[in-house]
Amino acid sequence: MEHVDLLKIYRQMYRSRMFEEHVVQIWNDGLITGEMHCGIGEEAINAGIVTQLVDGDALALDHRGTSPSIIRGVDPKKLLWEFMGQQEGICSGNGGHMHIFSKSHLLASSGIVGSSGPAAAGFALAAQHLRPGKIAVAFFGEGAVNEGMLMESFNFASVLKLPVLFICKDNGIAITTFSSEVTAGKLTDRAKAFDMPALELDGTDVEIVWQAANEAISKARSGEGPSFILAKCKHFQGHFLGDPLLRIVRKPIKELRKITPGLVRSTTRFSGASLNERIGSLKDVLSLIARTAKERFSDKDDPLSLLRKKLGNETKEIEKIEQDVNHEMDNVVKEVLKVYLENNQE
Ligand SMILES: Cc1ncc(C[n+]2csc(CCOP(=O)(O)OP(=O)(O)O)c2C)c(N)n1
Repeated sequence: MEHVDLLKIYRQMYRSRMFEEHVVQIWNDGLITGEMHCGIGEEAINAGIVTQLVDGDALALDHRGTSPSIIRGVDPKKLLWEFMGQQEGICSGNGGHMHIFSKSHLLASSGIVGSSGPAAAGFALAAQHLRPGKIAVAFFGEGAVNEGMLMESFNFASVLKLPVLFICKDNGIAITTFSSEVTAGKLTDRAKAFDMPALELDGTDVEIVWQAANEAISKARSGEGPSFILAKCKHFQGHFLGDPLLRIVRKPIKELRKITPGLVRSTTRFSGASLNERIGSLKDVLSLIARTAKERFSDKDDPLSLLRKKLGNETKEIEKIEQDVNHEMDNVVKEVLKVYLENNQE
């Protein structure tokens, strides 16, 4: 059995976290326009898997592709320029954070929910023919597993014994829809129905993720076909930056004051849906807020805190890693903003 190097993994998780925290700041400053989906909270899943990839392996990512891209070694400056719509970006500023492509890393992402499945199956088919021993990984959320194309990918990968890992990052909610309310059966059973090994695990514990992925990766590399991993996690920044549910939970008085008149008006006005339906909708909104409040994330859900605790006796090494990474990311942001200001001066 291979040995897991937790310090090496901690460095990658911390790089991902620091980069995305800078992204949050820059988005708050208005320099990134539109939606921004962060992977803060998913780092153990991303690092536990991506740190085991080698040259020639491929990654198919969803709308939360920043963290795996950083861990895979994509230049953080090129990512940030991309998010800011600058020509220096990895896709010349045309793709934004949901459409990151890097030929040299065999990495492709898409905002079309579920599409990482067919993309990974395609990568894996190519690997089977052209790069034996190499694999592909698909990352997606649990909401994506209700997309037909993902089921087609499971079938295709299984029947052709393609070297793929299907990784489902399960945070229990797709934007504002509880997955338990729209998903029949267990997701691991769906994968098993396609004759794939399927495992459910704690996606906040990188050691657990690493071990499961290590086994699945060696199976895939040796021609034994695809595997499915369902990894539970939390999204500390909500669905996207500025998520109204999180805003309400963080500043209830200010935010509720803004939305209450609209809620009251839509529930009490004469025209529109029946009173029962409107009361039902109001209940749905309130239960979403209540669930978000109940789930206020604590340190114990944080994959980085958990790993820091495990590494308890390696404080000096952790401090050194954090210093290096802070320095790296500060320089990234400095350089990116310098070019941004040059590009955008009047
Ligand atoms: C095919 C498709 N349908 C709907 C959307 C709109 N959409 C964007 S993200 C999202 C939720 C996805 O949930 P999940 O797959 O669980 O991922 P999460 O955002 O929770 O990481 C939806 C429905 C989309 N981008 N693509």
